[in-house]
Amino acid sequence: MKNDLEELKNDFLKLVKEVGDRAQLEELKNEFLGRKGKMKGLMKDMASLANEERKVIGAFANEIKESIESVFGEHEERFAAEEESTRAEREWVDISEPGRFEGAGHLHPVSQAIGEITDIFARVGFTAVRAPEIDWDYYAFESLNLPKDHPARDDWETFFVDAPEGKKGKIVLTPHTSNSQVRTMETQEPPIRMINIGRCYRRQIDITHVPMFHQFEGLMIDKGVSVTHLKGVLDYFAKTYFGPDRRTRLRPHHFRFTEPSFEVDISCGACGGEEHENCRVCKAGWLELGGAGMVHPNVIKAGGLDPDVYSGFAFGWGVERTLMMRSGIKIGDIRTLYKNDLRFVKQF
Ligand code: FA5
Repeated sequence: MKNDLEELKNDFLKLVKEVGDRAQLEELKNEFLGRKGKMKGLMKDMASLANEERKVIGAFANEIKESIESVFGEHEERFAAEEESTRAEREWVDISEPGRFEGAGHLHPVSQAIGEITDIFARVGFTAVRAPEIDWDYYAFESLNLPKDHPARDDWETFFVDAPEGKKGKIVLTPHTSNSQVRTMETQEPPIRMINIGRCYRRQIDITHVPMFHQFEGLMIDKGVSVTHLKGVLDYFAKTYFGPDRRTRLRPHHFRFTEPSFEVDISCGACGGEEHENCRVCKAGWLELGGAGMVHPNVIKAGGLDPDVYSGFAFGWGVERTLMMRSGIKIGDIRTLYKNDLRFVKQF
């Protein structure tokens, strides 16, 4: 049996020299020392030996096993060292080489416009507020002098949420940012100067409408606020955002939550408002920006304030439309803004 063990060791020593990599080495070890390996096979025969002899052979078998293991260990170290040196060569990095610039993105043009508009109003003391984009019917309509079932509500083509009604009515995706008017009056003391820029939703889609768009809502409430203040703020915004030669005008209009109400126009940037006969951008030298007016007494009351003491103005315009009216920007279809086409977005 001793001879068998010697032979086993010699076989291993011979074969281990032919091994080419770590996997083969592992395989060879298994073949000799594994659970079903050659050594185990020999050990089974030991059971038939007498006690004394079994002890001697057992000790010898252990020696053989240890020497096989130590040779195995040497080879394993050799392979590990070889692998390490090829890996170091393969993964070598020249840390002195200049870095490669991975093109950075930038804000979407609508987000850029939101940032600019917020800054422009901040400079004249309008603080940014946020109102919910999913809100109670009460804040979106009822508190704005638009009672339930009033036909004027149809203009807002609203998405209603299929949820139980609460004390403040149904839940709606806000069709305009005017829900911030009463919400702000409820939480702030006059004088109030706020600007709320948020997402709005309407069941509309064509070249001038998208179902999700942004509005910015301005509200000023104080003692003695008049249309002159409104006109001054609108002119300031138009000149700062569009350019010093642009003018605004107020046209009479009707909103239930402002009285008087106006549609705000800005002089056309393409023809300067003068040679509009052939202008393809404007109607008679003017472009429509959005709505505005003096806050209706009922709305001031809904905000918990006394309309005999306080007055104010409000305006609400579309961010996308405002952006599209900037000189030098030609976006024929509002939907282009939301197509996620990098060729378009990268131009801003
Ligand atoms: C309103 O929403 C009023 N809340 C504005 C207001 C506020 C008036 C405060 C008085 C006082 P209107 O429905 O006209 O008004 O919308 C205002 C602007 O939102 C429009 O001029 C347009 O620029 C933009 N807008 C409306 N619907 C869409 C749409 N589907 N897609 C893109 N922009 C839109």
